[in-house]
Amino acid sequence: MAASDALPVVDLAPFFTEDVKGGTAGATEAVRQACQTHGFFRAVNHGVPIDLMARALELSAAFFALPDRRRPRETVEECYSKFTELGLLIQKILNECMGLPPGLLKDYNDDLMIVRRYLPATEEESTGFSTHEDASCITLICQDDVGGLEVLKDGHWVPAEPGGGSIIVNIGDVIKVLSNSKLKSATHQVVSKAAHRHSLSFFSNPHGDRWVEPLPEFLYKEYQGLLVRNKTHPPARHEDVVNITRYAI
Ligand SMILES: O=C(O)CCC(=O)C(=O)O
Repeated sequence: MAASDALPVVDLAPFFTEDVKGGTAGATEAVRQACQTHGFFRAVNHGVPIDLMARALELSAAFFALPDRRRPRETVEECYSKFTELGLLIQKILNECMGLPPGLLKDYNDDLMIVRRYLPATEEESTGFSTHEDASCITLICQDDVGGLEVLKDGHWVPAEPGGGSIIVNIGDVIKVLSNSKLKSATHQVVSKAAHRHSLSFFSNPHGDRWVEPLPEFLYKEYQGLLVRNKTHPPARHEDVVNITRYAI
């Protein structure tokens, strides 16, 4: 793995302190770059208490170990509410780093959190979660120390290792489509390790049925030219009319 492939780290501290030196602008730019190159980044100083995440993961392990699976509700709900706050912050940052009108992404937060336990690898089976992209706007992942989450970057699997209370953030298909593929929805997977693994995945999704297409801000001049041509030289066949749902870059 080349050093440039490793997951970029973004320090969100400026969003929680007085922004005396334009720190939020620097962090916003770091998010934009990470989402363009990797579709993933590791958020540190993210405002979600590290001991809260550790307790939630411990309780998740205890929950899965219980024969009757009683829910450790309170901690998980507290974690959910902190992730909701962080999700809103990341969406605000993305909104800004994509140069969109303020608040455009604020309705894209129909949230869902999944608590998972992965079984240890066996000789026959080491796939914890097979390769996929997320259908969400963004996903936040909090994991224990076992590891195994990997991100596909330029044909190589880059480990998204746990560490230092960081939270892994990734772009989902909704933001990829809205940004006309300027931001990546990266393929990822979980490879099973020797131990049980626990993680919390928090997804921000659009609410209900919603038409998702590239925002005008991300359309190429070329596409706009095609739209003009539709009008000045309308194609004879309806299926030859170029429209945004068929245009991919
Ligand atoms: O458990 C994890 O670390 C990641 C799970 C995942 O890829 C997902 O929920 O989409």
